[in-house]
Amino acid sequence: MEINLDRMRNDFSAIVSFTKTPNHGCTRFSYSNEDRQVRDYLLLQMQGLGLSIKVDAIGNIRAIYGEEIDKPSIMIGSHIDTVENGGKYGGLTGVLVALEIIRVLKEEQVTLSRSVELIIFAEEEGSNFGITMLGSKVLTGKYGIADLQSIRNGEGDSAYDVAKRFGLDIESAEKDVLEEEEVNAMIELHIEQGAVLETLNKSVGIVQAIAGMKTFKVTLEGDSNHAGTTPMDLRQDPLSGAGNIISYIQRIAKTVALPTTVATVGKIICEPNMPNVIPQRVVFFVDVRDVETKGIDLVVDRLIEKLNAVAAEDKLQCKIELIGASDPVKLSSRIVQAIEETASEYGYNYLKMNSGAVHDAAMMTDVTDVGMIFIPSMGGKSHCPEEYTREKDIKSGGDLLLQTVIKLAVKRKKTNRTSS
Ligand code: HGY
Repeated sequence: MEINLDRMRNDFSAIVSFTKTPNHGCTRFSYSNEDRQVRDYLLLQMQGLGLSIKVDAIGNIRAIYGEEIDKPSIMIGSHIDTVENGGKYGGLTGVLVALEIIRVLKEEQVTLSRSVELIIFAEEEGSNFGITMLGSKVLTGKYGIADLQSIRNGEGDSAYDVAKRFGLDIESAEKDVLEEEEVNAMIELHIEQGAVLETLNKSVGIVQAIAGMKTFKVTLEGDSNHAGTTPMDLRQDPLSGAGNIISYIQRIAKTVALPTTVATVGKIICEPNMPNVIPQRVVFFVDVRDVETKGIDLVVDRLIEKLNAVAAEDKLQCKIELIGASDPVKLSSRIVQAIEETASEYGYNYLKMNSGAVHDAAMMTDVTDVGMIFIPSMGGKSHCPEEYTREKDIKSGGDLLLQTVIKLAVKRKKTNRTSS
């Protein structure tokens, strides 16, 4: 029994055209028209399979196969949203593999002792509001209605209003929280988004821990003025201050923090953003991650110290706001073992590893036992148009997940022990 790559190829080719930037990677934010197109396609596929479908308050899609089996389900899936000009494999591969696994279980009339639930998380990438894993945070009760009303996008719209405008019943957000008794285990298949598997020539990764992260919004306010007539010693230049802080953060992450600590400034806004004007205001976003909390804390402490020092020296007003956070998590030994046993049984060339990327699976760890399967990203590229994962790796990872789901969802026939 194995997944059908031709069917998955059809799904991929139908969906990859749903992007706002067809000539430059994949741009499909949650709650966008492109998102609606993918949802409509997938909902049609799920209805065709006779799944019991629910779209929750924040837009997570939950589709159960074997609902009549009154037992906590085995949940599989990922997300369908992307970053701007991103790749077409991140998240979507895990969703399409999960959909294909349910097709195979149905086609092969596998007798299940647990239902199998396909989950599609909303707003994993944080492209709308700068907060990653918003859908899974709401599903697991970490964010409620008040939080959704205060979280805002670049236009000042709240997550609450954006979800409502998309046609979701956002008022039921706190009623839709996932209960422990609904799920026995959750496994997410995802592209690695790094170069480890390819470099070590491994076909799959079995994830043991997922990095935690903190995202900060830093605002520096100076005194806008003429670029030609303002002497250097009379300037209050927020962009010069920001440059000083940003290069300092990179240095700290590289040389002072732990080997597993990473820090990135990937977004900066400069106002009025004119070549011949000393800026008035600069806003930039800092993304700090590590599988060890102390690595994150070290960079954050140094960031705050440096921010205050630069603001004093350059006569700037400064503000730092924590806009998103998730703790590092260790995944379930029961599920890691189930994946590893299956990988060994089927002769996989696997690697047990950590995830530097965050994933919805991390948010699920306080509700159920969680595992992750990684498949190689060619060239280690991700969150860019060059993101690529080979079909043979998708097939290999998908078959491993299929067999692991069967191990978890099918009651083993007791073998009659022969008397010795
Ligand atoms: O940003 C991340 O780690 C993930 O790809 N959302």
